[in-house]
Amino acid sequence: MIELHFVRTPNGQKVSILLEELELPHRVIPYDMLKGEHLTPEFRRINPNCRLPAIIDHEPVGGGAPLALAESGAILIYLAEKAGRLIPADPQRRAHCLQWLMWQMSGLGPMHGQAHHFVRYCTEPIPYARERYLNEARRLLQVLDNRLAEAEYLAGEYSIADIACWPWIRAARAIEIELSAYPNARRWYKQIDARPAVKKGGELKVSDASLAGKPRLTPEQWSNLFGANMLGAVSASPSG
Ligand SMILES: N[C@@H](CCC(=O)N[C@@H](CS)C(=O)NCC(=O)O)C(=O)O
Repeated sequence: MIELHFVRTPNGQKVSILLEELELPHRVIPYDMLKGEHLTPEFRRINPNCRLPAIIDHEPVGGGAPLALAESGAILIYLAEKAGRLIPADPQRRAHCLQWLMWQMSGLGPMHGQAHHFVRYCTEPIPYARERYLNEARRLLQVLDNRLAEAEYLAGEYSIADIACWPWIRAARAIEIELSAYPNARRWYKQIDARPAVKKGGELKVSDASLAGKPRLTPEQWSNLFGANMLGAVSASPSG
């Protein structure tokens, strides 16, 4: 049994989708980040970085005590290797799968994340930051589109690299980026969207409904959501 410590964001959905794809028995433990449920000492023991998602595998690969694991990219690799699926066996395809997974973890996710921050959460307009991250978000989507013009899936075959990117592309609408400008990414998006496991894992509605749209957060919610409360430090809210 795998416990999934979950929040309904692209990073959380990568893991809920993969668990459904792999048909691994799991239990979802939802967190409300607005209430700071991820900032407790109990959760810090699971993930010292106090961020979601995380898993605990009660029957870990190699045996022994339950394994706690954080960082969505590391979780995807661990689960795919455990099941022996959705990570290519061929060494060159595997290398490309990891390349695109790292691209998501270091580029697409963080840059789209910052674009979401400055478009949707920032309480005072900062045009420079908004444009800088929206430009980068669009540029990365173009990179994805170019790759998908030459290959059906990022690593040639459907893999954890696609699963890592897909929820971020779904979320792009919220930062006013339309997929119609990226026909290859759109074709790929729809193909993955039609998969039953993606529907099930990607539509899990268990937490943080209030993160949709352009949320208006109280100073305490803001502090909980953006990590400033971590380690109990009281910190500045957007209004100071
Ligand atoms: N690199 C991490 C990022 C995790 C992350 O930033 N998670 C967000 C939710 S998607 C979070 O926990 N935010 C709460 C906070 O910053 O305090 C991963 O891929 O797992």
